[in-house]
Amino acid sequence: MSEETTTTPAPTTTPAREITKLNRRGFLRRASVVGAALPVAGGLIASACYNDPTGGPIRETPTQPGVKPGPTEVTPERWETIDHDHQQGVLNFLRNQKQALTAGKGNQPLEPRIENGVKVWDLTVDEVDWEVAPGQFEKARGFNAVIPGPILRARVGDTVRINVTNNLEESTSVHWHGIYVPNNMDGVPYLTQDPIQPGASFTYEFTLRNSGSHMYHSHHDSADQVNRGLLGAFIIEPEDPSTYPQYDREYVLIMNDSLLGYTLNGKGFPATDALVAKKGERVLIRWMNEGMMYHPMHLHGLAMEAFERDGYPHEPYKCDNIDVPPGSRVDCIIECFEAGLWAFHCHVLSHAENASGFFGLVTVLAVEDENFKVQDLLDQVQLPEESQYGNLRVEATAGISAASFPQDRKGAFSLWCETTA
Ligand SMILES: [Cu+2]
Repeated sequence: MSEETTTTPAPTTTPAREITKLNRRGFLRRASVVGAALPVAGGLIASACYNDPTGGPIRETPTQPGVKPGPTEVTPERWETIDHDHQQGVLNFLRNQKQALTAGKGNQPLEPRIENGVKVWDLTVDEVDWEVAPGQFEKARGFNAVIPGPILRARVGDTVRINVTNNLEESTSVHWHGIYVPNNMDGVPYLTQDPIQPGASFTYEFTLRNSGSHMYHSHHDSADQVNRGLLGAFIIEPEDPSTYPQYDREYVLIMNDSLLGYTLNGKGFPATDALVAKKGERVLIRWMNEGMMYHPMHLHGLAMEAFERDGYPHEPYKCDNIDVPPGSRVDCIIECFEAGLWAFHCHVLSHAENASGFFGLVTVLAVEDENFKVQDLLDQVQLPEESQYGNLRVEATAGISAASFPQDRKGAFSLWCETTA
Protein backbone atom coordinates (compact mmCIF):
# COMPACT_ATOMS: atom_id res chain seq x y z
CA MET A 1 0.00 0.00 0.00
CA SER A 2 1.23 3.48 -0.72
CA GLU A 3 1.66 6.12 1.91
CA GLU A 4 -1.19 8.12 0.44
CA THR A 5 -3.70 5.34 0.85
CA THR A 6 -2.76 4.73 4.45
CA THR A 7 -3.75 8.26 5.39
CA THR A 8 -7.35 7.49 4.49
CA PRO A 9 -9.41 5.43 6.91
CA ALA A 10 -10.06 2.24 5.04
CA PRO A 11 -11.83 -0.49 6.98
CA THR A 12 -12.13 -2.43 3.81
CA THR A 13 -11.51 -5.86 2.48
CA THR A 14 -8.79 -4.63 0.17
CA PRO A 15 -6.10 -6.98 1.47
CA ALA A 16 -8.22 -10.03 0.89
CA ARG A 17 -9.13 -8.80 -2.55
CA GLU A 18 -5.51 -8.23 -3.42
CA ILE A 19 -4.70 -11.72 -2.31
CA THR A 20 -7.54 -13.03 -4.41
CA LYS A 21 -6.24 -11.29 -7.45
CA LEU A 22 -2.84 -12.77 -6.86
CA ASN A 23 -4.26 -16.20 -6.46
CA ARG A 24 -6.49 -15.87 -9.43
CA ARG A 25 -3.73 -14.58 -11.65
CA GLY A 26 -1.50 -17.33 -10.39
CA PHE A 27 -3.82 -20.15 -11.05
CA LEU A 28 -5.05 -18.81 -14.34
CA ARG A 29 -1.47 -18.73 -15.47
CA ARG A 30 -1.06 -22.28 -14.29
CA ALA A 31 -4.26 -23.30 -16.00
CA SER A 32 -3.00 -21.95 -19.26
CA VAL A 33 0.25 -23.78 -18.82
CA VAL A 34 -1.30 -27.16 -18.40
CA GLY A 35 -4.29 -26.59 -20.61
CA ALA A 36 -6.92 -27.47 -18.06
CA ALA A 37 -8.91 -25.75 -15.39
CA LEU A 38 -7.59 -26.63 -11.98
CA PRO A 39 -8.59 -24.91 -8.87
CA VAL A 40 -11.40 -26.51 -6.99
CA ALA A 41 -11.39 -28.00 -3.57
CA GLY A 42 -9.53 -31.25 -3.78
CA GLY A 43 -8.42 -30.52 -7.30
CA LEU A 44 -6.10 -27.92 -5.90
CA ILE A 45 -3.86 -30.50 -4.36
CA ALA A 46 -3.43 -32.38 -7.60
CA SER A 47 -3.21 -29.15 -9.53
CA ALA A 48 -0.16 -28.06 -7.63
CA CYS A 49 1.66 -31.04 -9.10
CA TYR A 50 1.10 -30.04 -12.70
CA ASN A 51 3.48 -27.15 -12.77
CA ASP A 52 5.46 -28.05 -9.76
CA PRO A 53 8.42 -25.69 -10.17
CA THR A 54 10.63 -28.36 -8.70
CA GLY A 55 9.69 -30.64 -11.57
CA GLY A 56 7.36 -33.07 -9.83
CA PRO A 57 5.65 -35.82 -11.79
CA ILE A 58 2.79 -34.92 -14.09
CA ARG A 59 -0.44 -36.69 -13.30
CA GLU A 60 -3.75 -36.90 -15.04
CA THR A 61 -6.28 -34.13 -14.47
CA PRO A 62 -8.83 -35.31 -11.93
CA THR A 63 -12.41 -34.86 -13.01
CA GLN A 64 -14.07 -32.09 -11.04
CA PRO A 65 -17.69 -31.01 -10.99
CA GLY A 66 -18.29 -28.02 -13.18
CA VAL A 67 -14.89 -28.19 -14.82
CA LYS A 68 -14.71 -29.01 -18.49
CA PRO A 69 -11.23 -30.04 -19.54
CA GLY A 70 -10.15 -28.45 -22.77
CA PRO A 71 -7.08 -27.88 -24.89
CA THR A 72 -6.92 -24.14 -24.13
CA GLU A 73 -7.30 -21.93 -21.10
CA VAL A 74 -10.53 -22.48 -19.22
CA THR A 75 -11.81 -19.78 -16.94
CA PRO A 76 -13.08 -21.25 -13.71
CA GLU A 77 -16.67 -20.77 -12.70
CA ARG A 78 -17.27 -18.14 -10.05
CA TRP A 79 -18.18 -20.72 -7.44
CA GLU A 80 -14.96 -22.56 -8.12
CA THR A 81 -13.00 -19.38 -7.61
CA ILE A 82 -14.82 -18.71 -4.36
CA ASP A 83 -14.21 -22.24 -3.10
CA HIS A 84 -10.59 -22.09 -4.13
CA ASP A 85 -9.98 -18.80 -2.35
CA HIS A 86 -11.69 -20.00 0.82
CA GLN A 87 -9.55 -23.11 0.77
CA GLN A 88 -6.40 -21.09 0.22
CA GLY A 89 -7.24 -18.99 3.24
CA VAL A 90 -7.59 -21.98 5.54
CA LEU A 91 -4.48 -23.57 4.12
CA ASN A 92 -2.49 -20.39 4.62
CA PHE A 93 -3.81 -20.08 8.18
CA LEU A 94 -2.56 -23.60 8.90
CA ARG A 95 0.77 -22.71 7.33
CA ASN A 96 0.95 -19.64 9.53
CA GLN A 97 0.73 -21.88 12.60
CA LYS A 98 3.75 -23.76 11.33
CA GLN A 99 5.83 -20.82 10.23
CA ALA A 100 4.75 -17.20 10.52
CA LEU A 101 3.55 -15.87 7.16
CA THR A 102 4.16 -12.28 8.20
CA ALA A 103 7.09 -10.42 9.71
CA GLY A 104 6.78 -8.95 13.18
CA LYS A 105 5.03 -10.25 16.26
CA GLY A 106 3.62 -8.17 19.05
CA ASN A 107 1.80 -8.81 22.33
CA GLN A 108 4.70 -10.68 23.91
CA PRO A 109 5.49 -10.49 27.64
CA LEU A 110 8.26 -8.08 28.62
CA GLU A 111 9.91 -8.75 31.95
CA PRO A 112 10.61 -5.62 33.96
CA ARG A 113 13.97 -4.95 35.50
CA ILE A 114 13.96 -4.20 39.20
CA GLU A 115 15.49 -0.95 40.41
CA ASN A 116 15.31 -0.45 44.18
CA GLY A 117 12.18 -2.56 44.32
CA VAL A 118 10.51 -0.72 41.43
CA LYS A 119 9.47 -2.63 38.31
CA VAL A 120 10.89 -0.69 35.38
CA TRP A 121 10.10 -0.93 31.68
CA ASP A 122 11.54 1.10 28.80
CA LEU A 123 9.14 1.75 25.97
CA THR A 124 9.94 3.42 22.69
CA VAL A 125 7.29 4.84 20.39
CA ASP A 126 8.25 3.93 16.86
CA GLU A 127 7.23 4.23 13.25
CA VAL A 128 7.02 0.78 11.73
CA ASP A 129 6.07 -0.77 8.41
CA TRP A 130 3.85 -3.44 9.85
CA GLU A 131 2.87 -6.56 7.95
CA VAL A 132 -0.76 -7.05 8.93
CA ALA A 133 -1.43 -9.95 6.59
CA PRO A 134 0.86 -11.64 4.07
CA GLY A 135 2.17 -8.92 1.79
CA GLN A 136 -0.04 -6.23 3.34
CA PHE A 137 2.35 -3.66 4.81
CA GLU A 138 0.95 -0.59 6.53
CA LYS A 139 2.48 2.63 7.82
CA ALA A 140 1.97 1.84 11.47
CA ARG A 141 3.23 2.79 14.92
CA GLY A 142 4.16 0.52 17.72
CA PHE A 143 5.53 0.53 21.24
CA ASN A 144 8.97 -1.04 20.89
CA ALA A 145 8.16 -1.28 17.17
CA VAL A 146 5.61 -4.06 17.57
CA ILE A 147 1.82 -4.21 17.53
CA PRO A 148 0.41 -4.65 20.08
CA GLY A 149 3.21 -3.40 22.30
CA PRO A 150 4.76 -5.69 24.91
CA ILE A 151 2.51 -7.17 27.58
CA LEU A 152 3.33 -5.48 30.89
CA ARG A 153 2.38 -7.53 33.93
CA ALA A 154 2.62 -6.72 37.60
CA ARG A 155 0.69 -7.12 40.83
CA VAL A 156 -1.37 -4.86 43.04
CA GLY A 157 1.03 -3.18 45.47
CA ASP A 158 3.90 -3.05 42.96
CA THR A 159 5.41 0.29 42.12
CA VAL A 160 6.07 0.54 38.40
CA ARG A 161 8.08 2.99 36.33
CA ILE A 162 7.77 3.24 32.58
CA ASN A 163 10.29 5.30 30.64
CA VAL A 164 8.73 6.34 27.35
CA THR A 165 10.90 7.68 24.51
CA ASN A 166 9.16 9.19 21.52
CA ASN A 167 10.83 8.32 18.21
CA LEU A 168 7.95 9.66 16.13
CA GLU A 169 8.07 12.86 14.13
CA GLU A 170 5.08 14.07 16.10
CA SER A 171 4.15 14.30 19.77
CA THR A 172 2.56 11.53 21.77
CA SER A 173 1.64 10.48 25.30
CA VAL A 174 0.70 7.29 27.10
CA HIS A 175 -2.54 6.73 28.96
CA TRP A 176 -2.84 3.82 31.42
CA HIS A 177 -6.31 2.73 30.51
CA GLY A 178 -8.30 1.42 33.48
CA ILE A 179 -5.44 1.78 35.95
CA TYR A 180 -5.76 3.92 39.09
CA VAL A 181 -2.99 6.52 38.87
CA PRO A 182 -2.26 9.94 40.34
CA ASN A 183 -3.75 12.53 38.03
CA ASN A 184 -0.41 13.75 36.69
CA MET A 185 0.38 10.22 35.47
CA ASP A 186 -2.82 9.86 33.44
CA GLY A 187 -1.20 10.77 30.13
CA VAL A 188 -3.60 13.30 28.63
CA PRO A 189 -1.74 16.14 26.87
CA TYR A 190 -2.57 19.66 28.07
CA LEU A 191 -4.95 18.24 30.66
CA THR A 192 -2.48 16.40 32.89
CA GLN A 193 0.91 16.75 31.17
CA ASP A 194 2.70 18.28 28.21
CA PRO A 195 2.83 16.10 25.16
CA ILE A 196 5.98 14.04 24.73
CA GLN A 197 7.49 15.85 21.77
CA PRO A 198 9.53 14.19 18.99
CA GLY A 199 12.79 12.90 20.43
CA ALA A 200 11.71 13.55 24.03
CA SER A 201 11.10 11.15 26.90
CA PHE A 202 8.70 11.02 29.81
CA THR A 203 8.72 8.80 32.86
CA TYR A 204 5.52 7.50 34.35
CA GLU A 205 5.61 6.09 37.86
CA PHE A 206 2.81 4.91 40.11
CA THR A 207 1.87 2.21 42.58
CA LEU A 208 -0.70 -0.31 41.38
CA ARG A 209 -3.96 -0.25 43.30
CA ASN A 210 -6.51 -2.04 41.14
CA SER A 211 -6.20 -5.40 39.44
CA GLY A 212 -7.56 -6.35 36.06
CA SER A 213 -6.94 -6.71 32.34
CA HIS A 214 -5.98 -3.16 31.54
CA MET A 215 -4.37 -1.43 28.59
CA TYR A 216 -1.97 1.32 27.70
CA HIS A 217 -2.21 3.45 24.60
CA SER A 218 -1.43 6.81 23.08
CA HIS A 219 -3.76 9.61 24.11
CA HIS A 220 -2.59 12.09 21.48
CA ASP A 221 -4.16 12.24 18.03
CA SER A 222 -5.50 8.95 19.24
CA ALA A 223 -7.90 8.11 16.44
CA ASP A 224 -4.77 7.92 14.34
CA GLN A 225 -2.07 6.86 16.81
CA VAL A 226 -4.00 4.16 18.65
CA ASN A 227 -5.60 2.96 15.48
CA ARG A 228 -2.18 2.64 13.86
CA GLY A 229 -0.96 0.46 16.68
CA LEU A 230 0.12 2.44 19.75
CA LEU A 231 -1.57 0.10 22.20
CA GLY A 232 -0.77 -2.77 24.50
CA ALA A 233 -1.97 -4.87 27.43
CA PHE A 234 -1.16 -4.03 31.05
CA ILE A 235 -2.25 -6.90 33.25
CA ILE A 236 -2.43 -6.33 36.97
CA GLU A 237 -2.82 -9.41 39.10
CA PRO A 238 -4.70 -9.19 42.37
CA GLU A 239 -2.69 -9.14 45.58
CA ASP A 240 -4.33 -12.44 46.51
CA PRO A 241 -4.30 -14.66 43.39
CA SER A 242 -6.93 -16.96 44.90
CA THR A 243 -9.52 -14.23 44.30
CA TYR A 244 -9.17 -14.79 40.55
CA PRO A 245 -10.59 -17.90 38.83
CA GLN A 246 -8.27 -20.82 38.10
CA TYR A 247 -7.29 -21.51 34.54
CA ASP A 248 -4.90 -23.72 32.59
CA ARG A 249 -3.93 -21.39 29.76
CA GLU A 250 -4.19 -17.74 29.06
CA TYR A 251 -4.57 -15.71 25.89
CA VAL A 252 -4.60 -11.93 25.59
CA LEU A 253 -6.60 -10.97 22.49
CA ILE A 254 -6.64 -7.33 21.42
CA MET A 255 -9.00 -6.23 18.67
CA ASN A 256 -8.43 -3.26 16.43
CA ASP A 257 -9.96 -2.00 13.21
CA SER A 258 -9.93 0.74 10.59
CA LEU A 259 -6.50 2.03 9.60
CA LEU A 260 -4.69 -1.30 9.73
CA GLY A 261 -7.75 -3.34 8.80
CA TYR A 262 -9.49 -5.72 11.18
CA THR A 263 -6.87 -7.20 13.45
CA LEU A 264 -6.45 -9.56 16.34
CA ASN A 265 -3.17 -8.87 18.11
CA GLY A 266 -2.02 -6.76 15.18
CA LYS A 267 -2.64 -9.39 12.50
CA GLY A 268 -5.46 -10.21 10.15
CA PHE A 269 -6.37 -13.72 9.04
CA PRO A 270 -4.57 -15.82 7.80
CA ALA A 271 -1.72 -14.30 9.85
CA THR A 272 -3.63 -14.61 13.13
CA ASP A 273 -2.41 -17.10 15.73
CA ALA A 274 -4.57 -20.12 16.49
CA LEU A 275 -5.49 -20.69 20.11
CA VAL A 276 -4.52 -24.17 21.23
CA ALA A 277 -5.79 -26.09 24.25
CA LYS A 278 -6.32 -29.63 25.45
CA LYS A 279 -9.71 -31.16 26.02
CA GLY A 280 -10.75 -30.55 29.62
CA GLU A 281 -8.69 -27.43 30.05
CA ARG A 282 -10.00 -24.06 31.14
CA VAL A 283 -8.73 -21.36 28.81
CA LEU A 284 -8.68 -17.79 30.02
CA ILE A 285 -9.16 -15.11 27.39
CA ARG A 286 -8.56 -11.48 28.22
CA TRP A 287 -10.45 -9.63 25.50
CA MET A 288 -9.53 -6.04 24.81
CA ASN A 289 -11.07 -3.78 22.21
CA GLU A 290 -8.72 -0.99 21.15
CA GLY A 291 -10.69 -0.35 17.96
CA MET A 292 -13.46 2.04 17.08
CA MET A 293 -16.13 -0.55 16.35
CA TYR A 294 -18.03 -3.43 17.88
CA HIS A 295 -16.62 -6.86 17.19
CA PRO A 296 -18.88 -9.55 18.60
CA MET A 297 -16.42 -12.45 18.57
CA HIS A 298 -18.31 -15.68 18.10
CA LEU A 299 -16.93 -19.03 19.23
CA HIS A 300 -18.20 -22.17 17.53
CA GLY A 301 -18.95 -25.32 19.50
CA LEU A 302 -18.05 -24.09 22.99
CA ALA A 303 -19.08 -21.36 25.37
CA MET A 304 -17.32 -18.44 26.99
CA GLU A 305 -18.07 -17.61 30.60
CA ALA A 306 -17.45 -13.93 31.21
CA PHE A 307 -16.73 -12.97 34.82
CA GLU A 308 -14.86 -9.70 34.83
CA ARG A 309 -15.28 -6.49 32.90
CA ASP A 310 -12.79 -3.61 32.91
CA GLY A 311 -11.10 -5.29 35.85
CA TYR A 312 -14.24 -5.38 37.98
CA PRO A 313 -15.84 -8.67 39.00
CA HIS A 314 -19.05 -9.34 37.14
CA GLU A 315 -21.83 -11.83 37.75
CA PRO A 316 -20.66 -14.74 35.56
CA TYR A 317 -22.66 -15.34 32.41
CA LYS A 318 -22.20 -17.70 29.53
CA CYS A 319 -22.23 -16.68 25.90
CA ASP A 320 -20.80 -17.73 22.57
CA ASN A 321 -20.74 -14.22 21.13
CA ILE A 322 -18.83 -11.88 23.36
CA ASP A 323 -19.65 -8.22 23.76
CA VAL A 324 -16.55 -6.06 24.18
CA PRO A 325 -17.26 -2.43 23.29
CA PRO A 326 -14.43 -0.14 22.20
CA GLY A 327 -12.25 0.59 25.22
CA SER A 328 -13.57 -2.32 27.25
CA ARG A 329 -11.96 -5.50 28.46
CA VAL A 330 -13.76 -8.70 29.29
CA ASP A 331 -12.17 -11.71 30.99
CA CYS A 332 -13.77 -15.03 30.21
CA ILE A 333 -13.06 -18.73 30.55
CA ILE A 334 -13.74 -21.40 27.96
CA GLU A 335 -14.26 -24.94 29.21
CA CYS A 336 -12.84 -27.02 26.37
CA PHE A 337 -15.20 -29.99 26.51
CA GLU A 338 -15.13 -30.88 22.81
CA ALA A 339 -12.06 -31.50 20.66
CA GLY A 340 -11.72 -30.04 17.19
CA LEU A 341 -10.98 -26.95 15.19
CA TRP A 342 -13.49 -24.34 16.35
CA ALA A 343 -13.89 -21.23 14.25
CA PHE A 344 -13.63 -18.04 16.31
CA HIS A 345 -14.58 -14.91 14.40
CA CYS A 346 -16.18 -11.50 14.51
CA HIS A 347 -19.85 -11.84 13.71
CA VAL A 348 -20.03 -8.52 11.96
CA LEU A 349 -19.42 -10.68 8.95
CA SER A 350 -17.99 -7.89 6.83
CA HIS A 351 -15.07 -7.97 9.31
CA ALA A 352 -14.46 -11.65 8.75
CA GLU A 353 -15.47 -13.29 5.49
CA ASN A 354 -16.35 -12.53 1.91
CA ALA A 355 -16.08 -14.22 -1.48
CA SER A 356 -12.32 -14.38 -0.98
CA GLY A 357 -12.75 -16.39 2.21
CA PHE A 358 -11.82 -15.43 5.72
CA PHE A 359 -9.90 -12.26 6.48
CA GLY A 360 -9.49 -9.90 9.42
CA LEU A 361 -10.94 -10.86 12.77
CA VAL A 362 -10.80 -14.63 12.46
CA THR A 363 -8.90 -17.32 14.29
CA VAL A 364 -9.43 -20.91 15.42
CA LEU A 365 -9.54 -22.53 18.85
CA ALA A 366 -7.90 -25.92 18.37
CA VAL A 367 -8.82 -28.33 21.17
CA GLU A 368 -6.67 -31.43 21.23
CA ASP A 369 -7.59 -34.83 22.61
CA GLU A 370 -6.05 -38.30 22.48
CA ASN A 371 -6.97 -38.62 18.78
CA PHE A 372 -6.21 -35.15 17.57
CA LYS A 373 -2.94 -33.30 17.96
CA VAL A 374 -2.36 -30.00 16.22
CA GLN A 375 1.21 -30.95 15.44
CA ASP A 376 0.05 -34.05 13.55
CA LEU A 377 -2.20 -31.87 11.44
CA LEU A 378 0.57 -29.35 10.81
CA ASP A 379 2.93 -32.16 9.85
CA GLN A 380 0.64 -32.62 6.85
CA VAL A 381 0.90 -28.97 5.87
CA GLN A 382 3.58 -28.07 3.38
CA LEU A 383 5.01 -24.60 3.28
CA PRO A 384 4.95 -22.81 -0.06
CA GLU A 385 8.13 -22.26 -1.98
CA GLU A 386 9.30 -19.19 -3.81
CA SER A 387 8.55 -19.25 -7.52
CA GLN A 388 7.61 -17.06 -10.43
CA TYR A 389 4.27 -16.07 -9.00
CA GLY A 390 5.27 -13.09 -6.92
CA ASN A 391 4.32 -13.09 -3.29
CA LEU A 392 4.16 -16.78 -2.83
CA ARG A 393 3.51 -16.56 0.83
CA VAL A 394 -0.13 -16.13 -0.07
CA GLU A 395 -0.21 -18.60 -2.92
CA ALA A 396 -0.43 -22.31 -3.08
CA THR A 397 2.38 -24.02 -4.82
CA ALA A 398 1.98 -27.17 -2.82
CA GLY A 399 -1.02 -28.43 -0.96
CA ILE A 400 -1.35 -30.45 2.16
CA SER A 401 -1.88 -34.09 1.37
CA ALA A 402 -5.23 -35.15 0.02
CA ALA A 403 -5.69 -37.42 3.01
CA SER A 404 -5.64 -34.54 5.43
CA PHE A 405 -7.60 -31.88 3.64
CA PRO A 406 -11.29 -31.84 2.74
CA GLN A 407 -12.28 -33.16 -0.63
CA ASP A 408 -15.82 -33.89 0.36
CA ARG A 409 -16.78 -30.88 2.48
CA LYS A 410 -15.54 -32.42 5.71
CA GLY A 411 -13.29 -30.37 7.87
CA ALA A 412 -9.61 -31.05 8.03
CA PHE A 413 -10.00 -32.24 11.58
CA SER A 414 -12.78 -34.78 11.05
CA LEU A 415 -11.18 -36.20 7.96
CA TRP A 416 -7.85 -36.41 9.70
CA CYS A 417 -9.43 -38.41 12.55
CA GLU A 418 -11.03 -40.83 10.14
CA THR A 419 -7.92 -41.46 8.14
CA THR A 420 -5.81 -42.06 11.19
CA ALA A 421 -8.30 -43.99 13.31
CU1 LIG B 1 -15.85 -6.94 13.87
